[in-house]
Amino acid sequence: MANTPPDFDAVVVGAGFSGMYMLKTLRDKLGLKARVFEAGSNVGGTWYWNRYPGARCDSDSYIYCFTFDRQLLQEWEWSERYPEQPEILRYLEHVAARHDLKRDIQFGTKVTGASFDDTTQLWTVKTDKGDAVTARYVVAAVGTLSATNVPKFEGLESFRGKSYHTSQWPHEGVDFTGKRVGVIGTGATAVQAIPEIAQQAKQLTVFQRTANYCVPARNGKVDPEKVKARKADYDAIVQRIRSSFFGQEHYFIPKSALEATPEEREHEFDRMWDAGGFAFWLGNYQDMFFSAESNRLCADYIERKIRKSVKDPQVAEKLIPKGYAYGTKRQPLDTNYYETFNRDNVRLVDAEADGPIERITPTGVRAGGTDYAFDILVLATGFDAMTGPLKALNIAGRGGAKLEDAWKDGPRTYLGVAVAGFPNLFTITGPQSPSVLTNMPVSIEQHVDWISDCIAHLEANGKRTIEATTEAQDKWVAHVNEIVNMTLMPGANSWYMSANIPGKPKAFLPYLDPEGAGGYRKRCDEVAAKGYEGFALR
Ligand code: N01
Repeated sequence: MANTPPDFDAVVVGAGFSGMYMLKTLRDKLGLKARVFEAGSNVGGTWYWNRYPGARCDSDSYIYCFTFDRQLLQEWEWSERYPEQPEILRYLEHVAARHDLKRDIQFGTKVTGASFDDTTQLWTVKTDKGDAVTARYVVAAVGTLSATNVPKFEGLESFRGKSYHTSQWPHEGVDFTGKRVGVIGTGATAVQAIPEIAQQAKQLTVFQRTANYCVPARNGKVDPEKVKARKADYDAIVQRIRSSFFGQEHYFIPKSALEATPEEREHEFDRMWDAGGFAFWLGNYQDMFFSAESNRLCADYIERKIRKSVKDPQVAEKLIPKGYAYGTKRQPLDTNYYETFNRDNVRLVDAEADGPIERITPTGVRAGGTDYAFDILVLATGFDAMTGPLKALNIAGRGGAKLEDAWKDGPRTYLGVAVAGFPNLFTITGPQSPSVLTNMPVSIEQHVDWISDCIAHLEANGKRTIEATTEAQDKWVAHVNEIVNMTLMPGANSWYMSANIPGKPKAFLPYLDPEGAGGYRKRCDEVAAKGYEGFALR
């Protein structure tokens, strides 16, 4: 039994950025036999599913791409600073064709279970299409924001109009012309979608539970000279983003906001605001995430901007966040978001000021005792982030232990890439790794490279399994929590803190390395250099 050859060396779950590059390395670098299972009918992952109006990347396009293919970095031309979803999908399809990836991807196939056999030391992966294949390694490339969160609103199924979740958007699009539309949610997705929907709809009502601090995206064409200079500098850019804090070219101002004079501070805030994008969030004063006082100065600046943009002072007041520190929820980037609330056809229903959503009715939404009628309801209500997509795989490790049970009090991983009791299972940008706090392709490539080096090491040394030790994992979990507790992050009801899903155990889901993603990369490399310290290799 122990020598039964597996169907595949590795099974990869998901064909987004991470699954595609994982397949590329396993097959073309290591020469292994790999199979990818993908629920969608094409590559793209998050960019395959999230087709809502206004969907675009919030990281600059010149760094939101693969860097493993240096030639493609030279050849590919992005049309804008932040490309729209269809353009990113085209890019990923191009990569798939260029590297002939599709022949090893089984589309339209959802993984329904993966279990480890202690005797054969193989995984069996089952799918909704009836597959049951064995493999030595399983790599979860399922993404961090792919398990849709549809809140259990009473009466949701009774709604007689059309309703859509932003992450399950119809491929043919939705025509809002002449329609009364309700949008629930004001996260990064809604902030992109609301200005677009408002331009088409007869009337748009936005249901806000928590106001967000939005900063301008400042999208547009990039100066061709700048594009040329970046292409000439790509090797250095790649080095910089890999060693940077957030996988971006943003660097903290190396002092406290409290040390700066009011004039200097205002000048810096203006500079970051004018630069647009994540500059204000990720390139601010270095104590912004630690000092409530410094943070307050940033928040005050944004509040002034909101008051300036929104004509009705009562609406502006509702749009001003309260009760949590700036930047502790994911930064939404806006293009005319605040200005959209100046339109005659747009109204804001705030849970605090106007009353929370009570139920969905056949004709619309009841909130704060008022009935709002809609033809179309858009749920921009986010995801069961990071742990949700992994739990959905029904993973059983050694002795049949379920991942779901191992994580009943929150995720427990080693380095965010492995879990004790689950040998030869790797999680790309998994919980307790920097992942969502960074520019995702940078963290994805880092994990994929680390995992493929690890597998190469096992193969070269005749080892059948690698498994995180409980001791190393316990230390890692404690470290992740210790660091985040030094910051202002735990004070927000964010999805980072698992607070968006009722009943989800409160835990910080990513990992904030004191030296950022670059520091985390060094840690992972050191673990490997020490013969995979904290892992048992057998
Ligand atoms: O989801 P969210 P999202 N009743 O969870 C509200 C990434 N992204 O899809 O804040 C009423 O942030 C909820 O309210 P509250 C990015 O990482 C990337 O917008 O929990 N309201 C919130 O307003 C982002 O962070 C890009 O109080 C309810 C909203 O719904 C992540 O995706 C672009 C509710 C959900 O906001 C998720 O963003 C866009 C309820 N029961 C997004 N439940 C890129 O650039 C939830 N809400 C690549």
